Amino acid sequence: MTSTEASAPARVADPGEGITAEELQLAARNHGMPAEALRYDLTPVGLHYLLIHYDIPAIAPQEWRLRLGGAVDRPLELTLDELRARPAASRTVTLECAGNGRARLEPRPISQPWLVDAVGTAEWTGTPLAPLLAEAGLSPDAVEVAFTGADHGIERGIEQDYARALPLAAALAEDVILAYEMNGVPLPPQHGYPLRLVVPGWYGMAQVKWLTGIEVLDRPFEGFQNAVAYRLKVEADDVGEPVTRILPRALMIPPGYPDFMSRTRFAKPGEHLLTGRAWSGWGPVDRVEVSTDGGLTWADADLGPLGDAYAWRSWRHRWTAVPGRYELLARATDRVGHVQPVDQPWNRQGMANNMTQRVAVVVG
Ligand SMILES: Nc1nc2c(c(=O)[nH]1)N[C@H]1C(S)=C(S)[C@@H](COP(=O)(O)O)O[C@H]1N2
Ligand SMILES: [Mo]
Repeated sequence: MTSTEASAPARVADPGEGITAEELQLAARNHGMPAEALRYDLTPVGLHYLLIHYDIPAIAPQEWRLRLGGAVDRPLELTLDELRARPAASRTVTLECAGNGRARLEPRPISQPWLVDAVGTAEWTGTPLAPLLAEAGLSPDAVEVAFTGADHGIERGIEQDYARALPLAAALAEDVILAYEMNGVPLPPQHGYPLRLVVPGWYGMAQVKWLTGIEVLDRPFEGFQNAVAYRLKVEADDVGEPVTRILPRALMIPPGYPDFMSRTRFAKPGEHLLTGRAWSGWGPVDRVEVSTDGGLTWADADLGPLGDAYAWRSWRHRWTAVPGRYELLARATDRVGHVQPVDQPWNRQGMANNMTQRVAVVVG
């Protein structure tokens, strides 16, 4: 376990400061999903977004073990074959990085500079976590469960293995799985081979990859990724609320075709079918609205069928385009009543920012 004292605060860009070479270095390793891949129900593995804080660790499958211990009666140690022999479950889940949209914030928090593309949907197959915890025998004092990956690095001066804890109730939820397959094939190295945690509805940071350890805790976890990072802070010394479930977001497949450098879209006058996906970690998306006039007026889009509880939902909207310059927006509302904001919800790590996407289009 690593101490979180003395970590440097997250930096915020100076007014007018462009994207730095350090941010570019992260952006090239950790790619987003191209918006046109919103067309697939399941994101093809190579198009799914990727976020890796340190390096992809080298894992020898024969030597790899999952160790489950801490505040339990019977610590367990399992091989990959033993995990695969347990009851299996598959879930289609939309994952989104908590930092999605960060690079559009003003001022810009310096970190992985996502635009709006840190998302993907996969079918994850693995074994449910709750029965394993029950087999180990939870102590009545258990309050959280910490998950540790095999990857190691330094973050704001703190050396650590990537580790994240969940409140006990969240870890015991029926839909949480230890996944060894993605879209029907063994996890690829970049997505956590041989095993990752999948917590449907939660932002990406909870979905611990390259899992090696599960520790049941009788006190709140103090690791960096819970105590310092992934908190909604405005001032550097705020304690901040923890980041948990995904706030609703709608994204659009930009219509027409792009200019290579500016990515501005060009489209022919006439009928266009605007399509995209929307999701929320708080419950189903019940409404998607589209604006073709920069957010002045909104119209309801048609929604596709509901799939798995935390999988994105398709939407479509007919647009009759006459020559001119447009800004297209799409925003989602979930069943709990969260409405996607048009203005930025700013915080200093740029987390859980679900500001509405804007797509510039020139018609004619
Ligand atoms: N061990 C480990 N797990 C991790 C990470 C990591 O760096 N190390 N990144 C997290 C973050 S911040 C995100 S957004 C998701 C990304 O999952 P993906 O790369 O499979 O899309 O993995 C999470 N799990
Ligand atoms: Mo993330």
